[in-house]
Amino acid sequence: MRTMKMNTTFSKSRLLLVPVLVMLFAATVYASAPGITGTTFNLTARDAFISQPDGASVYSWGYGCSSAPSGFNPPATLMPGATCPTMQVPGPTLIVMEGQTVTVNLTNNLPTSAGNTSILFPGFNVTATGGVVGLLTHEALPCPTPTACTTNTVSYTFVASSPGTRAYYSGTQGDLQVEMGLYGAIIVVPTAVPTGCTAVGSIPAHYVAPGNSAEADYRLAASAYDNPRSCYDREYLFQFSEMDPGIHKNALAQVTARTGCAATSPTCHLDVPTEPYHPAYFMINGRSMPDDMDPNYAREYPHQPYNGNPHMHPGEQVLLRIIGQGRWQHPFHEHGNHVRILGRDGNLILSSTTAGEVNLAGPLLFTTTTTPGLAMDGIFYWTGKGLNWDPYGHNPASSDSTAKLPCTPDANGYNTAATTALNYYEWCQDHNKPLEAAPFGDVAGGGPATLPDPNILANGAWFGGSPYLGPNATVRAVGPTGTTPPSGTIANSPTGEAGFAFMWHSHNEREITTNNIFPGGMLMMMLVDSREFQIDESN
Ligand SMILES: [Cu+2]
Repeated sequence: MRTMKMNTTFSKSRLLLVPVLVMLFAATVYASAPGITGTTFNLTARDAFISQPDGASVYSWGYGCSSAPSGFNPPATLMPGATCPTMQVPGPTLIVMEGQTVTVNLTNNLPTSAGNTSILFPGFNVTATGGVVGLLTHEALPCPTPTACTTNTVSYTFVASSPGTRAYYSGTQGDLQVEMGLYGAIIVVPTAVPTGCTAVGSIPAHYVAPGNSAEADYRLAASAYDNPRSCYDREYLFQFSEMDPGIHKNALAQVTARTGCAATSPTCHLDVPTEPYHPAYFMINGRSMPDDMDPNYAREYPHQPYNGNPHMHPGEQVLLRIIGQGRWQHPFHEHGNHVRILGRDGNLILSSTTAGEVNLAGPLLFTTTTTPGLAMDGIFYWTGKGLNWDPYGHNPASSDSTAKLPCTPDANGYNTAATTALNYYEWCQDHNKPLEAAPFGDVAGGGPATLPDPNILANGAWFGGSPYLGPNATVRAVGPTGTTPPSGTIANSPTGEAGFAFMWHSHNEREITTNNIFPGGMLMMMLVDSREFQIDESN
């Protein structure tokens, strides 16, 4: 694991919280959208305990693999430790190809007293066989007794008719079973590579920058939809849910009291009220902050394999796959930019054709407010446009050639001609625009801000010591260090990561707590890494 260092920029809403948060995680791990692949998925529903950062071990139900999946994507060669346990929250992310016929065999291994269970695949035309007919779909019976388990499987078959991200979840007693953790995601990837998108495995040219070897490709597909305007460079899946631990405690007490009961016994069932509802845990991919920033498949979370820890380079098109699970809405805010929604529930949102061209028509969202059961695909990117200073700390008077990189605006105003340039996608209008009035190091002066001398002020161990992006600018900005390193670079070398950190979190403030303690809950840190830094989405 690498250590990392973060510069802070002057976004006012971040200044409040970032200094607290960056202390909490010193190692860098990444994300992507990991899941299992195949045409037939053998899933099971089971109980287990999931962990929360306050030390709680919460009795939960979840889907998992009853046999090894055909494969993982990203493959285990790219993401070592990839696994599909017999119970996980959220359930395994099912990654399938557009047009493929998908079969999901669900075996009910919940406690007998929990009764039937099932899976809904909203948006698909599902044929269900086996089990018994329930209110919404066929349901798998529980084991008649703990030792006689032969009739507890149901099968769902459907064609993955169109690309996109969708939710799946229990269609049986949803108020209790979804609360307990029976939900997951299905990602349908396009079969064809739209014109202009880069096929998976063919590294986009801008993955390579000076001092940075080519990055591995962790994308599931070249595009989110069958449309060249949905190409992307990187992707993350975030599932939002909440838990009321009182419900889980009650379920555990009743399950325990009925241990070994026979399904035919009139007392072998649960009666767990799900109202009033007082959730205390607010989770992204089944984990609360800071656990969501630990690696995918981390051993300390055997039933919560997926993390939430986005990284990106300036200008990269980052696909966010966002699903509301649970029962509450969560106003998730991606600091740093808005999110352009491509589609919802696998439906690409297009305007009518104009002169033969089909235009994206999804909204530009400040908060991607999740709605239970709803999935959104959207594009996020960050370039530094609007900062009104040169985040690369360019200095035309410097003797360092890296401080004098050119910025040639394309039609949109960005420096995109040289894909391997360190300042690829710089917003040229701010090029050479100084930030500091009288800087201490080798960055341009004459700007509006007077910052403390990074060699004197104690900024905190994880502060990079400069407001500039990347090691080159940071080293230049902190000036000569002699034998005493600038404060803030004591724990981390100024030649390290030096990214910009943006908090991504629920804008319902109670939801960024864990059991009412801040910080926690639905919160993660998105890092914009300089292109000098190689992003490795493996653990
Ligand atoms: Cu915010």
